[in-house]
Amino acid sequence: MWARSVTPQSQNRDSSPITGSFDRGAAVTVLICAAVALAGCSRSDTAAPANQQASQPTSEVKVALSEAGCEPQPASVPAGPVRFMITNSGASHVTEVELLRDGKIVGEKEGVKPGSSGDLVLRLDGGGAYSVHCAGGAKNDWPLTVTGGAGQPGAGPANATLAAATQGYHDYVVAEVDQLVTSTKQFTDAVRAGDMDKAKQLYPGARVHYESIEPVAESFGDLDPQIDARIDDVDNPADWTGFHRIEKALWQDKTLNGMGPLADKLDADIATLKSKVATETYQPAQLGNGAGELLNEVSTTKITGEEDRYSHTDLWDLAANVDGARKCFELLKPALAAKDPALVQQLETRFADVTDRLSKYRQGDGYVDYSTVAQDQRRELANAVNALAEPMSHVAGRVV
Ligand SMILES: [Cu+2]
Repeated sequence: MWARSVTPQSQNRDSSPITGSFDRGAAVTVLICAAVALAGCSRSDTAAPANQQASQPTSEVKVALSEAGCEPQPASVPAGPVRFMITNSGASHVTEVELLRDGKIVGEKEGVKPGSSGDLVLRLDGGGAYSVHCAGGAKNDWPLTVTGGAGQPGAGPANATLAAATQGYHDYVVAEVDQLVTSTKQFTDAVRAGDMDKAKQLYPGARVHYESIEPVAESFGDLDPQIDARIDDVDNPADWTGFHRIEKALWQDKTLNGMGPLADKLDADIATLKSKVATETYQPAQLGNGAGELLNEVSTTKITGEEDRYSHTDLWDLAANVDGARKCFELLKPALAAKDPALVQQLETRFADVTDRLSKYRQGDGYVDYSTVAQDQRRELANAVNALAEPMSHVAGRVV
């Protein structure tokens, strides 16, 4: 996935220096298709009648990032949809905020630079003590209380159309990870056999089934950095594992010596991921937030070529990220169409634009070497992805 920032102050974090565990499921509504009539699970179900029952007022919490920290106002909200309105009036060290419960990330907003603002919309149905966390300020953790909770009037799953979307997304992730197991095994077999050429050839295609599910990579907890961290994400290079460690061996070190155990570990981590996603559930806002944040990351960070800096296979990843974000959109579309058809239209247009631009770089069954893509071409791509990320950032607020 993209590089994650550190949240060192939270307790209950495990020892990994590069990420905290991330479990939205602990705090948010679990939407399961089985709970509704089978007919209601059909994706082609039109959303109009179902949506009207979803209206529950969205609470608003202002979070002003400052050198002092990130105090939420008010510090208590009823369970249900919550819009965090995050502003930064000039705190250069405090640019992101996370909502934590029991040390786990429930939602986050990154890249809120001085002078900018952003919203994070979530459904908080598990009442109790939360913490608004921001690294870099004088005080990093601010309490937020959610009153009421699951089982309270109005706190239930929004509607059948959205339940179908989250169930569909669960199925999609499971299917992608199944393919990831196979594609990675072919790659790691080549690594174990010391076959550099074959491993290089298989590397980008093995990864696409991971990049496609990156909108929810933070729900994978520590598996995400273990599978996909860059060298700058780890404190100690000796602890660095995953695809990019082997990528460096292949393209920069030009030797697979010592890579056998790393190939084994990559297979093992992906096997663990497979069992994790089998039971993972998602909430509609999480798909919107995750896709929006991922597209932001693509347009600001990944566009520089940092992800596949040794192999320059970045365009495979970017295309898979866009495909994964599109999947989130497609699944939410029936519900969105009932609430905001103009937003649907805008997203259709912008997705088509990005896909069209990416297709110009196709070569064989993949993409051209990213080092051959000039700065102004990269800037054009970044602008198109950024223009897509903007409407995507409004999706969560429509489906919460
Ligand atoms: Cu990645």
